[in-house]
Amino acid sequence: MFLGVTAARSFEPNYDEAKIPQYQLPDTLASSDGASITSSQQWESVGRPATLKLFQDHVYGVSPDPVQQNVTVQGKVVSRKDDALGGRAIRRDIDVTVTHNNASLTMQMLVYTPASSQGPVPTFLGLNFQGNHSVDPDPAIRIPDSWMRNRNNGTTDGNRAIEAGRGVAADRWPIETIVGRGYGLATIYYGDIDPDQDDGFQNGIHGLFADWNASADPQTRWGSIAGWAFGLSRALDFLETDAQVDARNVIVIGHSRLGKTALWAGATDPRFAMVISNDSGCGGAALSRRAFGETVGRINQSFPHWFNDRFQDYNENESALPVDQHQLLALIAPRPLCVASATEDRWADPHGEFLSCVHASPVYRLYGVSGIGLASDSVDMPSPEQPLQYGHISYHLRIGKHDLAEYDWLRYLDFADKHLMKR
Ligand code: GTR
Repeated sequence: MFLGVTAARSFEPNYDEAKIPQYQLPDTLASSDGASITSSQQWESVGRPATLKLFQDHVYGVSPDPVQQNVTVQGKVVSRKDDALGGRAIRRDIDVTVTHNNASLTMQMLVYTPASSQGPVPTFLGLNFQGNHSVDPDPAIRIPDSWMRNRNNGTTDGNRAIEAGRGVAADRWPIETIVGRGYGLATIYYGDIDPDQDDGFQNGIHGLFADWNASADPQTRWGSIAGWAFGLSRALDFLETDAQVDARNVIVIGHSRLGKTALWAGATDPRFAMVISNDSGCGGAALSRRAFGETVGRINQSFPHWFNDRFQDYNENESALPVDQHQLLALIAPRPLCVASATEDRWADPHGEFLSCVHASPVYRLYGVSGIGLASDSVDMPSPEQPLQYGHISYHLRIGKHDLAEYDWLRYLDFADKHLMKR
């Protein structure tokens, strides 16, 4: 989805493989002294923390530490319906309140669990773009009152969601299918965590940490993606206390900018048992150095608030980045990871997303599991709708446009069945 941001200067994306610049990816398994990392222990003690720090310092920014900052999280069930979706699900609308220094922020979380479940269930946790009321037309679901980007489809008015948005995103959230397969679904409107605009750290989750922001290095302060990911982790703090959710099996999922967010949440918070990036593209699963479709320069021009300020140093200068996005995927190892692209979504560089999976795979092998391939990591890009689901990294290329479709969900459910339900 392109949400109507007009670039100040013209930009011609490259869609020609032959015109991709020569590039060399940083070696995921090289430690800073040049020695090669050869075990999962070494990766966890040396490689992983160093890689994470590079992403904080050069791409997403440094988020406050919730323990050092005495952050507390509390949930309050505001409404509950035991026969939602024609009796198939229990639906709860929950206020999840994050508090820091007597200031607080409340995210409204909608949670569906299968009506037939006998105990805690593995649960998908994903942010939504248009409000919780957009995922299902039930008039009892609250409409968010936080800031929303205006849309030209009649679902917003004055940067607020309105009634007309009920159910408009239901296609992206096949709740009956999800609960029918034995999983829960928890979702939050992403603007409840942080408004998707360049607001100079005034509002949302950034505004809650004014002192901390003021003392942070302006070059490496957290951007919005880091803010949304922080909110996902706080949502997980609450889910850990919830009897209906199996918090050891929470799957973080996101589409597009929220796919970038799901990856960063999974990279920074190892409690997420599985991670799903749907069409996340530049700043998500796609390799930056390919500069295919959306580039670092272009994304920083359109959405400067998503990343830290230092990321701007790499506009039209991707080869100077000390990391590339395959290393973001590697931070999720050995947990199951799904990366998906769509054939018409060239802006997000499907091939670059696939190659990221290939180059993240050596870190999975350190743990004795395979990544994208089975016997080896040198796998060819699969044909459309021929998913690769052999190892702990799943990749598929859906036929169609930039979207989160039922086809994608079915692949994710299959992969979760394989890796989580059997635990
Ligand atoms: C586009 C942006 C992409 C992607 C998308 C979305 O405008 O260029 O990186 O994040 O928005 O989130 O819908």
